[in-house]
Amino acid sequence: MRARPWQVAVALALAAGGAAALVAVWSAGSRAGDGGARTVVVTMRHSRFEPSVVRVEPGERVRFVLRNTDPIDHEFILGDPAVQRRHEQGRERQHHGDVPGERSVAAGQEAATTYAFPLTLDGQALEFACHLPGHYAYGMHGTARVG
Ligand SMILES: [Cu+2]
Repeated sequence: MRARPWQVAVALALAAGGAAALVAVWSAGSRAGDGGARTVVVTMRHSRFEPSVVRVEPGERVRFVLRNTDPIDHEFILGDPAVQRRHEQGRERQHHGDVPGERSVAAGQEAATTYAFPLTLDGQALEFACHLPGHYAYGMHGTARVG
């Protein structure tokens, strides 16, 4: 059966509303500790990030709490395409922990990193990804939308 145009419109509106509600929940993190940074929990499960889309404000400091529920190691690398390329090509394959927005998370462990999103990123997006071999290609990446 072919959907009539109004049925398609209703379905799209429902889908958009649902997505907006989810994003709203994700961005409603708590503000405690770490100099007022907002906490956003990102779970690493089955070699995927949950949520895969995070909304942040320009100029906002976000403390990413990274929960790895998998029996294998992962990493969280937040940055622009040049940063992602560098890590994917293996030139920075090491333990991450010192650079803001970059963190290795061992199997079954939790870690955190705080990142300040520059005002200049308003209206843009940064990617976060895991570059352990094969993980990015499998789909282990997400987006931080700024603004
Ligand atoms: Cu991974």
